[in-house]
Amino acid sequence: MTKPQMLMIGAATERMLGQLAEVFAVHRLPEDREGFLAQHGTDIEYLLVNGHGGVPGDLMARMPKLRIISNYGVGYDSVDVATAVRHGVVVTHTPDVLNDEVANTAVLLVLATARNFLHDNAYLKAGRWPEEGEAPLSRSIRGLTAGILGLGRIGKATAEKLQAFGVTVTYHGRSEQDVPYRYYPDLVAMARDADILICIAPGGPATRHLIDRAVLDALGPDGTLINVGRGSVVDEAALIAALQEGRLGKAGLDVFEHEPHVPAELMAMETVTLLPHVGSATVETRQAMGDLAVENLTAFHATGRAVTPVPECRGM
Ligand code: A2R
Repeated sequence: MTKPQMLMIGAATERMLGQLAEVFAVHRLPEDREGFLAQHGTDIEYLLVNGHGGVPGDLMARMPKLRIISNYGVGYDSVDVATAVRHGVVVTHTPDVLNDEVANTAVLLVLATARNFLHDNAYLKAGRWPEEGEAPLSRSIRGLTAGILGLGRIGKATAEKLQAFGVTVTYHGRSEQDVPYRYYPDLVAMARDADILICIAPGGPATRHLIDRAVLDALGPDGTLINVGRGSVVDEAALIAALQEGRLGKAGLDVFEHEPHVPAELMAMETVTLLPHVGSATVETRQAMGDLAVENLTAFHATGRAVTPVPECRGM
């Protein structure tokens, strides 16, 4: 029997490729996109997309037999879900299996920015310790208040961990939840009362630039912005200006507006800790995410039901 045709956009691990090859005839989208789509577009039923890549609606239109898009990541803002739903295409993602890792990344960024560890690491390695003596004092996080924008699966895991460090947690989202943390219906008000603002909200038009100049000014010169959600949620130009003008204290960022491009202004600032979108990037967590991304495709092939469809596709 011929295997069903599957297209892969973006990278996958060897383990994923091995699992997929047992069930599907796997194609990678080549440089010559047009040539590939002209030859194979009408045969593709299954699509795997790396969370960093995307599936615009016009690409879906070139694959009329497409049945499912498995997104290798929890954030699926780069997939045109509305068009997928209109075409009867199920979109899936990889929730929960990365909560712990991304929460660890958020806490590590909180600690790294407060304690100046990357600065101090560079200070030691540059041979400055014997020459210049002790590194400057840093700040403790005990007793601080963190405002979480997006108290979802990852946000809740982050909140639990922060409490172990003596940090008080508050949160903002579109609705109040049954949790032991103070809810702020207004983001600016939360930022005003917080020492650290942690963004773990999804990307997309609804959250674009939610963290703007007004929010950053409310956070203030002693405040710290941490972003492990999506770069698009923060107005990056406003962030750079706030840091440069001393209206905001520090930032710890794992995500950016135009990845993999990071503004030189951010790279130049000692008060900013930067990571290349590695929130979930451990061998263990990527394996769990990869297994789930593959399982969504194989389960759908076997039973017609995906394991973890995105909320918009539940019941499809
Ligand atoms: O608004 P709510 O109460 O539904 O809370 C959700 C919040 N959120 C928003 N908050 C304010 N304004 C919005 N327009 C808005 N849209 C969503 O973000 C919820 O508490 C949180 C998202 O939580 P989950 O859906 O459980 O996502 P998870 O697994 O925690 O991942 C969050 C994001 C991913 O979308 C990737 O962008 C990144 O972290 O890895």
